Amino acid sequence: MDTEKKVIFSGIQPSGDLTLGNYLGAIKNWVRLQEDYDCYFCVVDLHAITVKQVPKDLRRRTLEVLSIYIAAGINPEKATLFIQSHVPSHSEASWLLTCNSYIGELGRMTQYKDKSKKMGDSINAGLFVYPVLMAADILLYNADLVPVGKDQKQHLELARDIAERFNKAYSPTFTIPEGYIPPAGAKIMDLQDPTKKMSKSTDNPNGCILIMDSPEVIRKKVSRAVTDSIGIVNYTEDQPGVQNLINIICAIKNISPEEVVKSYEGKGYADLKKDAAEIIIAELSPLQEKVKGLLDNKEYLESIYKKGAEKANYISQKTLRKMQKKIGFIPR
Ligand code: ATP
Ligand code: LTN
Repeated sequence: MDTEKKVIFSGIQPSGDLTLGNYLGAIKNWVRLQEDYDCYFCVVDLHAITVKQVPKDLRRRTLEVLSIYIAAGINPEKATLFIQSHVPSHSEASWLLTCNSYIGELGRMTQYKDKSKKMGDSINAGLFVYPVLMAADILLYNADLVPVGKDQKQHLELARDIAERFNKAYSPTFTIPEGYIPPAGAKIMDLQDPTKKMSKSTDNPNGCILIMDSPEVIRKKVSRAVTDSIGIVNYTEDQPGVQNLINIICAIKNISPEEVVKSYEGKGYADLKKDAAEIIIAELSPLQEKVKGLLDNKEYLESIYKKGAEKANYISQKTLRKMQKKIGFIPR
C-alpha cells in the first residue's frame, strides 16, 4: 500500500527553459527513487512569479516542465504530478508559516542575497519569503525526503527549522524532512564560468545546456566549454571546467570520476568534450521526442495534472486543517 511508503516531495520552477543541471541534479534522481516512495512532484509556478514572467511563456513552460517530468520517466500512475497554483493550501500554509519565520533567518538565505543583488532596487517581497513557501510545499505532505541539487540545501535546512519550531510551539504536526543530494550531478556548473552554477536564468546562454537543445547546439556549447591550460584529464578542484564535464558524464552513466579519468589516459580535452557531447545527446534525444509528443496531447496532460491536484488537495488540506486548528482558528 502507498500509505506505508515514505513520502518524497520535490519541485522545479517553470521560470525558464530547464537545463541539464535541473535534469541531473533533480529529475533523474526522482526517476530512480519513485519505485520506493510515495512521490509528489510539483511544477512550482507560485515560486516562478518571484521573478517577472510573461504570462504566455509561463503557461507554455508550466506544461513543458510537466511533460519533461513524464518524458524523463516519472510514472504518472504512481507519482502525483501537479501544478502548485492548483492546490490553494500551499499559499494558505505559507502565510501561517510566514508568521512563524524570522526576518533574520530569511535574510541569510544565499539565493535571496544573490538574486536581490541582481535586481537592485526593485526586489519584490516574494523573493524574500520564497523559502517559506518551499517549506509549506514540503511540510504539507509530511515529506520524509526531498531530492534536490546542492544549491537547495540551505532552504531545506530552513524548512526543517520551521517545522521543528511549529512542532514545539504547538504539538508534533510535521515530519522533519531530510534532503537527498545526489552523489554525482549535485551541482552542474556553467560551461562558460565553471565557478558558477548552471542556471536557467543565466545571462550567457552558451554556458547552459537546455534539456530541449538540439544535438548541434549541444555539440557547439560543449566544444566551447571553458577548460584550462593544464591539458591533462584529471578530476581536481584546480580544473573546474574539466571536473564539470567529468561530473556530467558520471551523473549520466552512473560511473565514478576515477573510471572516467582512467579512460582518458593519454587523451586530451578535445576527446573528452566530443564524448561528453555525444553522451548528453544520447541521454536527452529520446526524452525530447517524448516531450514533443506530450505537448501535442494537451488533453492527456490536463488529465494528469487534474488528477494530481485532486490527490494533492486532499492530502494537503488535511495538514492545513490541523495547522489551523492548532493555531486557534475556528473550524469551518
Ligand atoms: P533559477 O536559475 O531560475 O533560480 P534553477 O535553474 O536553479 O532556477 P530551480 O527550479 O530553482 O532551477 O531548481 C530545480 C531543481 O534543480 C532544484 O532541485 C535544484 O537544486 C536543481 N538544480 C538547479 N540547477 C542545478 C545545477 N546547476 N546542478 C544541479 N542541480 C541543479
Ligand atoms: N526552491 C526550489 C524549488 C522548490 C522545491 C520545493 C524543491 C519549490 N518548492 C519543494 C523541493 C521541494 C528550487 O529548486 N529553487
